Amino acid sequence: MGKQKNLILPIQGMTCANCVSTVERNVKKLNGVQSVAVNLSSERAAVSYDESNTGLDEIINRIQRAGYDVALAEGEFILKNSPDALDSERIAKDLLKVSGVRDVNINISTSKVSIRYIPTLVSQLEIRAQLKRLGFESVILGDQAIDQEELVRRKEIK
Ligand code: 9UX
Repeated sequence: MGKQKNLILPIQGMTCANCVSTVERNVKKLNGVQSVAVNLSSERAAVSYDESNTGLDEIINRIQRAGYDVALAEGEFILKNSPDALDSERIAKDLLKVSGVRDVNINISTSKVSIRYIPTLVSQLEIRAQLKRLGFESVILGDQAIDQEELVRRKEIK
C-alpha cells in the first residue's frame, strides 16, 4: 500500500447528473483510485488515490478522454529583476514541478511569467513565494479573486 492522497479538482463541461456519473465512472476505472465524488453545482471532483499507482496527470487524462476538462486559471507575474535565458529556463523547470502548475511561459524582454494552474491545488501567492525562493521578487498582475474563492472553498471542505 502506497501513500493515500486526496485532492479536489475543478471540472469543466458538466451540465447534468449523467455527466457527473460519467466523470466518476471513468476516474474510478484508474488503477489506484480509491474514491471519486463529483459535485455538479460546485463543479468539483474529490478524488482519493494511491500515489504509488496513479497520479494527477493520469487523472486529468481520464477526465479529458471522457469528454470533460479540468478548469485552469491564469496568473501573471512581473519579475523585479530581469531574468536571462538561463534563469528563465530554471524558473520554468522549477515551477512546472509545483503540483497544480500546468503551463509556464516566460517573456525575457518584459520579465513576465505567465502560468496556467489548477486553482484548487496551488495559489498565485504560493507561486510568488516559489519565485522568491528562486531569487526573483515579483508583482502579481493576474486576477487573484479566483484564489480567494478557492481558499473559502477549501476551508468549507475541511
Ligand atoms: Mo447530460 Mo452530460 O444529458 O455531457 S450527460 S449533459
